[in-house]
Amino acid sequence: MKYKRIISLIMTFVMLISVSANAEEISAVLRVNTAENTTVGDNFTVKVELSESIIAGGEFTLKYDKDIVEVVSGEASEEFKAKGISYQINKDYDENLCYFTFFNAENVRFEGAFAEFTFKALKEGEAEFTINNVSISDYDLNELKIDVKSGKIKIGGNESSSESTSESSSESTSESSSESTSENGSEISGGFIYGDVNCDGTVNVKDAVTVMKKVLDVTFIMPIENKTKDWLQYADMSGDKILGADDAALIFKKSYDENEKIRQ
Ligand SMILES: [Ca+2]
Repeated sequence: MKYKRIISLIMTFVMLISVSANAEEISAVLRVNTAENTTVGDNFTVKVELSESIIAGGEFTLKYDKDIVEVVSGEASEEFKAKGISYQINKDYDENLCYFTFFNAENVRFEGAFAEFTFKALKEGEAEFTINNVSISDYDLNELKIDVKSGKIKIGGNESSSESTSESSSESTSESSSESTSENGSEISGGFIYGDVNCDGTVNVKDAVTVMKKVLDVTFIMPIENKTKDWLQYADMSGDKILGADDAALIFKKSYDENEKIRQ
């Protein structure tokens, strides 16, 4: 027990050092970009754009006001698709959320829109779009420090008003709304969740990135390796007893399949 604690202390220390060493490189801005005005009945585009960053995996949600707008469609942008990165978009109509998740097996330098959502203006008023639950990291699991900027659009009757809208900045509060754990159907065995290799109680894109890091660097120790010698069974999603890129991809798939359960 003591031994494990010392190991985890050392691990934490090593991680802190590596994070602080890269601290100045990992800041970015994630912003909602939309027109200033639109008219009731019209469709308009809402883009979520990232400033130039090195990324490998991540997720965020876009929240809207369903009393005055409704989501029509959501699609990754052409520039994002051109990078060949795996992604998934889910919509939760009850919670007024659009989820965007992506994963890539290596670092990618990216700047521009992740996704473009089409909304329809239902009523006059001001619609705000906020980004929450942001977590984006590079392949070394360095989390980007992200300044999140929400966006607004003014919805007018017949003639669009000339009043300009201002962007408001909001903290990227990760109100980890409901972590999908056992109750959401994750398989648990021996106290561990299949796919949860960073042992934070949920299976998401961070686990996919963690597995990919291990695949490319065998000296990297995943958190689950410190907890059980049977760690491979929880990481080997394809069941071939070898940890590979396919397992990272399957964990990514599992993460959005689980998200799908709580959606529409
Ligand atoms: Ca996890």
